[in-house]
Parts: sequence; C-alpha cells; structure tokens
Amino acid sequence: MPPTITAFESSPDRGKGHARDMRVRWAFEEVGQPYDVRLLSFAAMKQPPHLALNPFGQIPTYEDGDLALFESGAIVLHIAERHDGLLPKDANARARAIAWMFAALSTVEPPIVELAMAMLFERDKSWYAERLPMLQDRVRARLGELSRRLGKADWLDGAFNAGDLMMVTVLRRLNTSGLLDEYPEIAAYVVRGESRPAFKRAFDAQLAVFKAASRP
Ligand SMILES: N[C@@H](CCC(=O)N[C@@H](CS)C(=O)NCC(=O)O)C(=O)O
Repeated sequence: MPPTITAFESSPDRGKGHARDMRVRWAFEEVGQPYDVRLLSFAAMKQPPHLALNPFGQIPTYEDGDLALFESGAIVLHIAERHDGLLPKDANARARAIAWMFAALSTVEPPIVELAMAMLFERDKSWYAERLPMLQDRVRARLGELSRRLGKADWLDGAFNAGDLMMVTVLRRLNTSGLLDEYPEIAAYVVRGESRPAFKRAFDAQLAVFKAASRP
C-alpha cells in the first residue's frame, strides 16, 4: 500500500497549488514514490478521526503503515530521508539542506502568510491600507536577503534538494503579489522550480482535484 496523504476536497486557492499538500506531492514525485490522497471537506478536517492525525485539524497529513505524521515540513523531510534524490549524501551538505527547509518554513513563510492572510481577510478593515505596506516590506526584507544569498546560482546550496523544494513552494504564494518582480533572481528561481517535471506532475494532480470538485 502506498502512503496516503490528506488534501482539501475543494482547495480555497482554486487549484493554484498553494495548499501545503502541494509540497508533499512534489516530494513524492521527485523521488518516484506513488501515493494515495484522501480528500477532506473543511468540516471533516475538524472531526475526531482527522484530529487524531493532526490535532490542529489541518492538511496535509501522512499515513504509512503504523506511522502517522502531520506538518508538511516533517512529512517532506521523512520522504527525503527515506528515498534518494532530495537530500545530499554528504553529511554536512545534508544538514545544510535541512537548514534551508527550516529557513523556508520558519523564516520566510511567516511574513508571506501574514501578507496573504491580510490580503484575503482584512481588506475591509479601517487599518488595512496602513498595515499593508508594512507587511509587504517585511516580505521584501526576506526576499532581498534571499536574493543576495542566491546570487546567480540556480539553487540555494549546490544541486536542487529538499531545501529548494520547500523554499519554492513558500515563495510561490507571492506569484500574484507583484513582489517577486522586484527580485528577478528570486522570480527566476521560482520558475526554475516550477519547471521541474516532478513539480508539474504534482501541480496537475492537485489541479485535477479542484477541477473535479468544480464540475456541476
Ligand atoms: N504548519 C502546517 C500548516 C498547515 C496548514 O496551514 N494547512 C492549511 C492548508 S495549506 C489548512 O489546513 N487550513 C485549514 C485550517 O487551518 O482550518 C504545515 O506546514 O503542515
């Protein structure tokens, strides 16, 4: 039996691939591991069977035999550790790749999610116009730092690895914000990630779920 992950039955991003099952799907595709997906409604995500897998009632989760995991970072790391292709063999390079995964999730993703949430849910607030530039500047600060480190390189540290996979999925949320245009190296980095055949297979799989859910 292949591992099973959970994903939205109908993703609020309308198939843009910003939901966090996308990074897990991409990791599976990079290493060539088939997987099953169990689709969940928002209501089902908050019910006891799913809460037993993820106490926060979120997707994605991962089940394989008697192992159940939540947190997309932990799931991608687990996949990367058990298959060739996403982590370097050299111990130090491997540790650095994992550090980039953490950087994506704990240093770069928070201001991006904060901005996305404000744009989605706070537009009608009196303080929105004042808060928006501050949130954008926090994202710009990270993009500037990342851009300086990436320079002209294709990937963050040597060959493509799980650190890049995670970073690209985090940065993609900015695709329609206009902010990536200010950092051409980062914009090209994201496109490079999105151009990988494994990314495309993962993207198409999650888009097919959204299209099926939207059919009358
Ligand atoms: N830190 C968690 C975040 C998971 C998360 O925020 N999942 C979103 C979808 S991308 C979700 O389930 N949202 C619905 C909710 O929180 O009710 C991870 O990386 O897995």
